[in-house]
Amino acid sequence: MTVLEKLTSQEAIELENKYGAHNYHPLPVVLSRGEGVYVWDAEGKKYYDFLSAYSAVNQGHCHPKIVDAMVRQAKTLTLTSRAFHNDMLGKYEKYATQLFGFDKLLPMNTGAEAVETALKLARKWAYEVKGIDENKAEIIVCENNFHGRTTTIISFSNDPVARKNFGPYTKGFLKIEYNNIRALQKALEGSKNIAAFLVEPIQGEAGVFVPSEGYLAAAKELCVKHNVLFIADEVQTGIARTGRLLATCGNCSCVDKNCSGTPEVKADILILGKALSGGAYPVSAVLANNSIMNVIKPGNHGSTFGGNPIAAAVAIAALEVVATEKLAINAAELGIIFRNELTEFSKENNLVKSVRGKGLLNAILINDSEDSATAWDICIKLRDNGLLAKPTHGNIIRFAPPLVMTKEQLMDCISIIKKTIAEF
Ligand code: IF1
Repeated sequence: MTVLEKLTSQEAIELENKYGAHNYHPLPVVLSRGEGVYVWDAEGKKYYDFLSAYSAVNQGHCHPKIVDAMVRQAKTLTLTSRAFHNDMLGKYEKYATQLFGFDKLLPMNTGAEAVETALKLARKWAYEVKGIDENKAEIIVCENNFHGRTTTIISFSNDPVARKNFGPYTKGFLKIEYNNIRALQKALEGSKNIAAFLVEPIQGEAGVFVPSEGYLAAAKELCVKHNVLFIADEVQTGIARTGRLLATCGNCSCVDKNCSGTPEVKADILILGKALSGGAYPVSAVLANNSIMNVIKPGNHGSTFGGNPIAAAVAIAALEVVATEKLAINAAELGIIFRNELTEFSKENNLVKSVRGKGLLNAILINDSEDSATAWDICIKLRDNGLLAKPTHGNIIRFAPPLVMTKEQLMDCISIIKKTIAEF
């Protein structure tokens, strides 16, 4: 069997079951092509993609500008390692730091690697700048967080499925309730060894929990007061997904002119991934100002692929698309339509308990128990009706289409969702 041989969906699933680790339970659909908001399965059936690879494909599948940049660079120079300079990395670092408003960028590949990098950076800053005793640094995280799958990151997860039997766990983390400013204040006042507060501006995997208005700003204020770094994990909420260039925003020099001008908060350390590359290539990054980033000296941290020429070329193209196609304003406008339509619908359909989200990161809560199969069954039916989505936890279905979606396409998707749920 050559790698180009066409497989049926069934054959593809059988190969994965036989030869692949079973670390996922995918919806039974086999995708073989993607373009914009659409994907096609191995039999040629067309679907709307309402997951966007967990918000990595914000710019739409196979965006020509991003793919062209990737192909052009791939034919020129793919990888040098950081043992030598390359002529793409500096361009990317300049573009991204000026766009997001930070002095420096540390390039990595996956979101988890960028989170790990941010944790190491915060700890090193705590010892060398803040003056915390070595090995005493603590980092505050939130209950029901999701920041990736490495051993340190799952050490501070409270999801038993992500954590059990992967011990012993990394120490130095304090967990507090999300969206509870009092809890943060108590944790900050309770120890002189706090290095940082790591938070998702919206808790994605937990079920698209949007914190109260002003929570992030109040949290940042408390961090400033206690000389603690505010680390924003925008791997999922960043890159225009929530209707602004960043969910934390805070940087009015960015291209996102639709920003309401009331920046919530400026992170001390910003973590990006996923749509930083438009889903074409693994690209992640950690951004910070010199007073923090300059604690990193040669040899302190690195990665074979981090900052490679293809990643640099792809990230520049992906970020340019966000600006030229005004994806933030589109996400903001379509998100309002989506939530209004589904909220109206929930008044007449008792299966939809609530609708929440920001921009085009939304979710509906299904009126059934957490362990019921209803959300899953709805997603199977949505698949049959030509729309792909997947439950996060139990009874919550996340809806996150590519940000290039038009209003007409969105209205079509909304009618598919309503029709499907009404069938239950
Ligand atoms: C899975 C969802 C989960 C993330 C945030 C870091 C990372 C992620 C806020 C790590 C990754 C992915 C991972 C994937 C499912 C998906 C996900 F919320 F996006 F849906 F799991 F929570 N910070 N999220 O969301 O980035 O290392 O994956 O590049 O692991 O099942 P990564």
